[in-house]
Amino acid sequence: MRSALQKAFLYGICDLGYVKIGTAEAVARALLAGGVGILQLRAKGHDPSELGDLALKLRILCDEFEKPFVINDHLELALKCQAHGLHLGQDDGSLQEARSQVGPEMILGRSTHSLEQARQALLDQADYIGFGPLFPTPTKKGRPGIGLDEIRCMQEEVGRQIPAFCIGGIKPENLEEVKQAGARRVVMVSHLLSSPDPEQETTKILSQLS
Ligand code: TZP
Ligand code: MG
Repeated sequence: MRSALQKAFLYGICDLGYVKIGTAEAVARALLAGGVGILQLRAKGHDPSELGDLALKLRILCDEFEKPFVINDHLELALKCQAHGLHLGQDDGSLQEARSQVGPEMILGRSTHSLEQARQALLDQADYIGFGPLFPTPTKKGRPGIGLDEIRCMQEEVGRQIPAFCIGGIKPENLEEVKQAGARRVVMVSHLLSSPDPEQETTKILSQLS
């Protein structure tokens, strides 16, 4: 799935803050059918023991679409469902430690909130990074937006070597501005998940990215 990661420009997240467990598989299918290049299961406040069945279903779905499936936060769950990737935040431990537990194949992603953290993630051998939140967003409450100023440098220093996905408050209304600031790859969570037709909306956003 590493080669599929390189081709991913729109990152979809099945976030249980927006989607109920019972509809998550259908929503994930819509995001994949619409063209997301990678899919994450994000389930803040849920115990991993509740997530096993869904995680397995989503991994099988991603296999069908030949797109990487990434688990946010939960290393054991990622191993158990044979996810293609694990996404870790700044407070989720070292990438080196995670690598020693998940083996060489699993994609490891890191959230970064500054140019400095993005540089460090590259040094720590992250396979990709998230960079943001660019704008304040209800999906990640209490975090200030980091703005657009560091995107170009981050893209040139880090984004040339590993995929770098800008994230946080990105919507159709600001996508052009985000691209003009140097972003090449983006994550959209609430916009796609709140859309009445996530598949069609994903396809539309993807066409605006290239
Ligand atoms: N990490 C940084 S911002 C963010 C995460 C998970 C949330 C992005 O969600 P949205 O709804 O696209 O602003
Ligand atoms: Mg985390």
